[in-house]
Amino acid sequence: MPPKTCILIGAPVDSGKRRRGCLMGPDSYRTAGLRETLVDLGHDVVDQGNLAPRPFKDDHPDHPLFALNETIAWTQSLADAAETAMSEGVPIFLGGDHALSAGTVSGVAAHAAKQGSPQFVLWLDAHSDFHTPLSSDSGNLHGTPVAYFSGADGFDGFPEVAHPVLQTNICIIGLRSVDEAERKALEASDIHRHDMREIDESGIAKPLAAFLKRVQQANGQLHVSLDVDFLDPDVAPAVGTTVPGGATVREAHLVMEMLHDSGLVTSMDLVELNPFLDDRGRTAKVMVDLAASAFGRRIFDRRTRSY
Ligand code: 4U7
Ligand code: MN
Ligand code: MN
Ligand code: MN
Repeated sequence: MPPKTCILIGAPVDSGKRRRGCLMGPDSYRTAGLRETLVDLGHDVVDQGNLAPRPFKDDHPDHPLFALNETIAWTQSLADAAETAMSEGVPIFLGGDHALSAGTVSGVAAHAAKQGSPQFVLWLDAHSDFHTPLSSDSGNLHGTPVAYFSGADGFDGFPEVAHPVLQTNICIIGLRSVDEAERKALEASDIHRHDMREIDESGIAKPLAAFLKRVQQANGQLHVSLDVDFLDPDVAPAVGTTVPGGATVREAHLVMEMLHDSGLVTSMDLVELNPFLDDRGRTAKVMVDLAASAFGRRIFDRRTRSY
């Protein structure tokens, strides 16, 4: 597969929940050697440094949503940066909490729409992040990006989503913590969703291969959003929302290797890493290794899979 131009964009978003620390994520990935790893795999790498949110005002003191204005301001700057970066290479967004994907996915989807190709999203997460600001009990906006970029109502004050991602073009793998309101909304939706039970019963390759086949047949752009809590907390402790029973390192690498072999990935988020909670950089290193697999690290060559 030809080398790519990887564009690293630091997104130190920490406004999507109350527990602080994700703002240190981008530098933790840099310290763990993400750039050097991608260069060693033969890619051109441009590190654009860290982005900042648009200027924003203080929130109303008794607003139920945490740091609403700051998250809106991040969504605006990230959507612009994402759309621009798509014409320069493969953007890799270094989070930052998952609220950042409201901006990154809406931005890459705007690019896809202008190219006339459909946008697909692979969401690797213990959670579905399908709350709206109206259904969220926690008031934490990192639990809402999937609803936002798929065009749900209730996001007053956020930029309008001009090119929502079709529900049927979204696939969530890794689910094991879904709130009641999200479950109902998911069941009424066309989002493809695969919980840990299904992965235990039939393996992780099966739903992923089916999804990649659809992306390829539609000639789509594919955005991958990798939440640290997709992984089991035993191997990836540096995340505020640990849920036991997550993906193993082996399952996660298989996903990344299949993504690489597909040749379909056009953008990626690495999110929710909280270096304040890490154990000697262990989680940052696992995430860098996973990115390496997604960008071509392998043990033996396989013939590129065609679906
Ligand atoms: B993450 C939660 F209540 N659903 O809404 C919520 F369980 O980006 C968690 O996937 C959201 O880590 C987790 O606060 C957001 C909770
Ligand atoms: Mn998430
Ligand atoms: Mn999560
Ligand atoms: Mn499916």
